[in-house]
Amino acid sequence: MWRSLRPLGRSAASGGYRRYAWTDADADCRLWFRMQAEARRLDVETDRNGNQWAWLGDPTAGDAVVTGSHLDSVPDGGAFDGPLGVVSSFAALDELRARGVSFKRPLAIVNFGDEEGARFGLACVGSRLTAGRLTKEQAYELRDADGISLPQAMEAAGYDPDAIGPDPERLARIGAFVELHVEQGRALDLSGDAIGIASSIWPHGRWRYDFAGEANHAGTTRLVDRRDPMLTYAETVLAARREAELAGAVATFGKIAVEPNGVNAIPSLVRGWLDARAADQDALDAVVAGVETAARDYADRHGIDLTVVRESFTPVVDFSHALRDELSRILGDAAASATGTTGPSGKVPVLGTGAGHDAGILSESIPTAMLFVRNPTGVSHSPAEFAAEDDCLAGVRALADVLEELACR
Ligand code: HGY
Ligand code: MN
Ligand code: MN
Ligand code: MN
Repeated sequence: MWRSLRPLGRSAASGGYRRYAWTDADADCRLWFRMQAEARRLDVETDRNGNQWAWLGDPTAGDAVVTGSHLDSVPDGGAFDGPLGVVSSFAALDELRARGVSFKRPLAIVNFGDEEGARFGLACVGSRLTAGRLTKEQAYELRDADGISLPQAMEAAGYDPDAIGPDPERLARIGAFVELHVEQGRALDLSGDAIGIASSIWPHGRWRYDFAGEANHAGTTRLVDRRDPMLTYAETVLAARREAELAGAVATFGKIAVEPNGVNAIPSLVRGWLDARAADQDALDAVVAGVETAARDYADRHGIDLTVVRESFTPVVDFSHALRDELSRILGDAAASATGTTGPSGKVPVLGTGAGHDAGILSESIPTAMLFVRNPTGVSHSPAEFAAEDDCLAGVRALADVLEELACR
């Protein structure tokens, strides 16, 4: 599976992945998913929001057990964020078949569309639409860097954007969703465990900062005559770091657009996107307010017009305690009996994360849990992202143990 998936959407320049929603690379990944599913005699359907489902058993029977993740990527993303969950789901099904189990509930493997939001700026579009947490009207407003709207992109890829919207009937058929994901920090590496269970996802959001000044000649405009929005932007980036340290949060300006974007012109506009996350809402509120206050202060002093727009927000996710406890029990039992998913502590660690996931979006509607696989470098959203083969195999066994208990008993 890895060998066939690896070349899709890979940038020769960076070695990272550029699998953006509704592009050719995305279509290649969708075809890959379909072929994996059909090779296993699963029924493939694409829902109204472009998420792919591969079914074993009757999708309408109810109380289905669903696993999966996403295949899209951030700009120059790693190989594991998303794909590890999808590959592991197919591999876990293979493992269950090899064990000769019989399924008592329908099982589905899902590939959620546009999880990263790399193209249209909003993460988890497929699951948000399905869960009714993004309306059709809001989705129609989304545009990529070339001004192409989400419905235009969907249509160009051969999908019907008219159909998008909430899908409560689909969610009502699901009894549990379990997403396996590469860990995006180093907690498991530090604790010496191959596998972890998610407790929560930090509240997080994206804010767009537009700093508007005055374009002018870089060689002839005296420093005192300038209204340079890049300076205010730079001060704001430093403020974000300071405020994040004060609040015990994280804050990042990772994307920027400059107009007119000429080496020898003072910019007329600098647009930067703030990604801010914290373990609790109060800390997040503090960092977000602190950055904006500092930015407005700099802007006022330098004659810059500042507009701040909150583009997305995801409140804290506290995963189902019942399902989380069940996973702890299943994996604890499995470790005791031999398959060995636990580390030195003898328990499967339960950990929170600052990364967003479709599982977080769905957790408001259905019982949802996540498994993390150790990432020894802690690097993610980069080509350096990594998980060792043994740990990936431990992840597959853990997922198979969980699915067997949930779907076969
Ligand atoms: O956390 C994120 O940046 C995204 O939802 N994966
Ligand atoms: Mn990601
Ligand atoms: Mn992911
Ligand atoms: Mn000139």
